[in-house]
Amino acid sequence: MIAEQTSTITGPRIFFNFIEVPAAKMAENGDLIRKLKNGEIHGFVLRNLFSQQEVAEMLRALERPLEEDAMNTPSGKMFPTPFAIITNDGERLDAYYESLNTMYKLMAREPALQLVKDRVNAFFRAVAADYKVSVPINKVKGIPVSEGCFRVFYKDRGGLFVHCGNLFQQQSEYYYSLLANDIDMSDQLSFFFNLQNTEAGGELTIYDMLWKDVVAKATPDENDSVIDKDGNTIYLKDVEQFTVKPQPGDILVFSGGPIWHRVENIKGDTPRITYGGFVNFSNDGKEIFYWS
Ligand SMILES: O=C(O)CCC(=O)C(=O)O
Repeated sequence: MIAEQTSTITGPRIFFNFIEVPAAKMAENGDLIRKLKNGEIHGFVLRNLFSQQEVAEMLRALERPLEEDAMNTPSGKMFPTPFAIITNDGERLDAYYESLNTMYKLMAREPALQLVKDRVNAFFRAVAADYKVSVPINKVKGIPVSEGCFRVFYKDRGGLFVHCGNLFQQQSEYYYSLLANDIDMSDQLSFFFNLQNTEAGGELTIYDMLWKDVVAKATPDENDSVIDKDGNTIYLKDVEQFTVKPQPGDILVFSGGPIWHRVENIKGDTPRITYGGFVNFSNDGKEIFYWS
């Protein structure tokens, strides 16, 4: 099914079924995650999960931690530290948890930040109404992993290079091997809640390319081309694409595991800020898990 353009989903042809749903209709849309799982839809933007005032309070509460506690990345900052820092030999697992503890302590002091965690959890319980919703447990530590991560992207640092979640999973094999729950890791979903847009750029570009056909990049920093399963180089400029640009307060969930995508270079002085992570299903199909 081909979707319509909306105010946040734009392009000459919306070749995957991405839809927009107002937060006021969240309770009547308890089957959105099931529809993503069975391929009826490929993504949805839930508009205004947070009010503009709530977002403004979150941004204020984040100012100091983003200065003092966040990890620098080539394109910006992340807080808490993402699982990608844990090596396949298990190094830096402690650093991941130290950063997560810092965030939880902050949340305990800052209701605006606690609201991010609580509302995202309530959101998943609402749109995945017939699943049990939890956060995976790390086997070594015996405690849950992170539920989400704030991501900041600064001007002219390239955004987030072309990727799909299935590629990231391949690169973080050890982290995934430590999840204690019985999760079917294939074709994870991505989610992010937008706190702040930049003046120009920062859109999420969705490519008409799936992991079953396109399986690699020449280097992790490659951002113009990908490699298909027969070893051919495919240039992104030649691939059909559309853009998704959730507004502050909106949350997007999409099939970011199999669908190749990227965050466009930030062109304005205001950094782009999101809070996001990944979602997948239990092997018995009764639960969903989300993490970062
Ligand atoms: O804007 C973001 O937070 C990045 C989203 C993304 O590319 C992903 O979840 O794979």
